[in-house]
Amino acid sequence: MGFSEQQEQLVKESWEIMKEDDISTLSFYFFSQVLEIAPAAKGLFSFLKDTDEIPQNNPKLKSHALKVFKMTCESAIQLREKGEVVVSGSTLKYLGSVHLQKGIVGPHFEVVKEGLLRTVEKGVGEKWCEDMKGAWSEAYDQLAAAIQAEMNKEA
Ligand code: HEM
Ligand code: ISQ
Repeated sequence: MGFSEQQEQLVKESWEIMKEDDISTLSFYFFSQVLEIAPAAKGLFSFLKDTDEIPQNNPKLKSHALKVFKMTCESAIQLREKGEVVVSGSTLKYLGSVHLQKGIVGPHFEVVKEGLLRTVEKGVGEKWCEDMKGAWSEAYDQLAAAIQAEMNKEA
């Protein structure tokens, strides 16, 4: 099934709402959800592995969380426009090799997906609905599949 214009709008609209919130708080929440589901993931991130607690206002943590959100939004737009996720070749290659090097495997992608969805839910508040969840899920899944395909190519 294709990605509809309404789905693209839902992703864009929720990101607009979230951007108005405090990005530090959302980023912190994103990481806390991921680590709540998979505590061992803490050791994977350079800016977390030597800390006892997740830092509340760490620029690296913030920029990493932002990248995942922005790339998922971008993925939604492309799904709508082109029917597939197109990340520039070099970017995708780079993302593939970063994640391969860190030892990321399939189940990790499910954990991050759950963390992402919980964060959007918290970020948009009462606007949250099943269709919004479906749109973010689809956009993320396609992006994650593109990264994993690149990882498999390289492995
Ligand atoms: C790094 C995006 C999934 C763990 C990165 C970077 C980006 C990114 C943009 C930064 C690369 C750089 O600038 O050096 C994404 C996207 C994902 C995804 C878009 C899914 C669609 C995952 C998953 C995990 C993961 C499932 C597993 C928990 C990491 C780690 C790093 C990283 C450990 C390196 C962080 C560091 O600097 O220490 N990812 N990622 N990523 N990602 Fe992901
Ligand atoms: C995966 N890759 C990069 C950044 C991230 C931020 C939060 C959760 C997972 C991530």
